[in-house]
Order: sequence, then C-alpha cells, then structure tokens
Amino acid sequence: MRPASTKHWPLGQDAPAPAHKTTMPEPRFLQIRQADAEAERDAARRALMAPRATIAPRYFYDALGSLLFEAITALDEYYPTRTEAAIFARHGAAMAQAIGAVSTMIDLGAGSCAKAARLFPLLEPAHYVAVDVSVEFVRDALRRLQREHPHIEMTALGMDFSASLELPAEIVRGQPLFFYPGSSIGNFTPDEALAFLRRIHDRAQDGALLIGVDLVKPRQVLEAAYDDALGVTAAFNLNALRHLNRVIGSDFDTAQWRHVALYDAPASRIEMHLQARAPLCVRWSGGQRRFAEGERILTEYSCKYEPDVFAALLRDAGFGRVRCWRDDADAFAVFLART
Ligand code: AVJ
Repeated sequence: MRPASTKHWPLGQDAPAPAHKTTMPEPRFLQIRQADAEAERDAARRALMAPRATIAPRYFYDALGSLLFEAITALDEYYPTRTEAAIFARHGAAMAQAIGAVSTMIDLGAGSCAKAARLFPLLEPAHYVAVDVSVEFVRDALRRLQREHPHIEMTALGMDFSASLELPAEIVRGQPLFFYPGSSIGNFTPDEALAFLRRIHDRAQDGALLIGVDLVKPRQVLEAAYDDALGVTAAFNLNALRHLNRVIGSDFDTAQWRHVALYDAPASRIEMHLQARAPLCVRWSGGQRRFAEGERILTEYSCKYEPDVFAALLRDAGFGRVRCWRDDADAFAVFLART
C-alpha cells in the first residue's frame, strides 16, 4: 500500500485508480483434467521399468525447473530463444500481413505469455487463449496482460495439449491462429510431430499455424547449447529426478547421476540423458530398478530440422501454403502454415 500523503508516484508505477468504479475485463480460467494423477504416476513408473528407461520431458517443469529453463534461455550457448525473438522482431510485420485478421490466437505452452504479447500490436487478436498444462502457470501473467490489453478477450486453458487438442467449442471461433514458438515441436519424434501437426491442421479451419523450429547445425554448437559451461542445463536435467521423487515417491539421489547431451546426427536430434555414476538401485513404493554403472535414462529428444524437411512435414500434415522466415545464420526458422 502506498502512503496516502504521497503526491508523486515513483517512476514506473501507476497513479492510483480513480475513486469511481471502473469495470476492467477479467480473463477466464478453465482447467481441463484428462488423465488422473494415479494414471500419470503409473505411466511414470512403467517408463522407469522399461528396458530403456525414460522420464518424460514434462518432468523438467516443476516450479524450479521452469525457473531453470528461463535461466537456460539467457545462456550464451543457448541460441534458440534470442534467435527466434530476433526473427519475430525483424519479420513480425510481414508475418502479420501474411496472417491477416486473427479472431482467436491459441498459444500452445504459453508460460509467461511474453512471446505472444510482443506480437499483440501486430496481430491484434480479438481473443487470446493461453494454453498450458496448468492454469496456475499462466494465471498471473494473464491477469497482468489483460490490464495492459483490455480490448483483447483472454482465456487461460489448463490442459495437456500434447495428449489431446480437444479445445472447448466456444474457444475456437472464426479464424484461429495456433502459435507454437520455441521449437517445442522438437520434443516429439518426427512421426509424433506429424501426428500433432495434423491435429492442429484439423482444428485450424481456415486459420493458420505460426511455429518456431530449431535447425540442423554443427554438432559442437548443438552440444554446447545443451551442455553449457555453467551447468544450468545439467541442473535442469537432474531436477527431473527431484520432481519424479515427489510424484512417485522414488529415492533418486541427484549426486549419483550425470547430465549427458549428445547429438545423434543421422536422426538429427539432441538426446539428453541421465547416466548412473555407479551401480545403484532406485526404489519407490511397489517397485525398484537397478542401474548398472554408465546406464542411462533418456529424458529428452530435441529434434532439429532442415527447412525443406520441416516444410514437407507441414504439407504432409495438410497445410497447403507454407512460408518461412530465418535469421541470417540459418540457426532457427519461423514457419507460417495455412490450411
Ligand atoms: C523447450 C523443448 C524447446 O529442446 O531446446 C532446453 C528444452 N532442454 N535445454 C529445447 C531444453 C534443454 C527446449 N524446448
């Protein structure tokens, strides 16, 4: 609370609202529950028991993991975030021109909503839908954004859109623009990516998809981006074990695991693993698994694409018109795909 006697407001702060009541629009919050918690725990335990153990990438993103990812985006080695931002800054107006009127902008994995917000002045969507696994993740960001853009109708939709894209019917009206930046599509294998893009296509009506894609480049550049000198990505990867411990009650000790990031050139993907430093046994209620020294748990694929290959994937998914904008070094691409 500000003292009542203050006459000058500190720089960057708003003067208090006038005493008369103003009606500010409020964002809408919707949470859709797909799998129940027990089914999720079951899937996580089964993945650990598989001959080649895996942990799904979404276990990176608890509260600490989300902060660690934010930190990753600020690392010198991690070029995707700043490169994509530069592409939007330079070509955003051309993209908006090509997109035309946007009735609903559907932001898949919205997080802080910052990337979409930077495009609001250009795209001027009538309705903005921030989709994330949990409405909690987007709640504060959306409230703030709603105050800055009172004319845009805003909805937060909590759902795991990678499992299902069944958006509530009242959400998608007119021409939707699906927005999927950051090269998160890289977490899918190319087959899964195709299936996911098809689902978007089938819901896009006569709208479009604006999607960020990381491109194939030399191994040293890619491996440094996923194994930085400060060890932030290592912490991000290891944190999945802490998260999993809370979810399934396992007793992973992060000190016994090593972060590994390798580029598989034939598959054009970065693979992140956690490698056992010694022979060890991990227990949880109702199960356990032994790991030999050096044995690995796969935690993430981050697939990289040649621009032509990704354009072909979009066409396979049913998109008829595809455009692409890149940075000067061809490190990253933003595609606009129309139905
Ligand atoms: C959020 C999936 C796009 O693959 O580059 C960053 C996640 N993993 N460093 C990526 C990530 C390790 C990131 N995506």
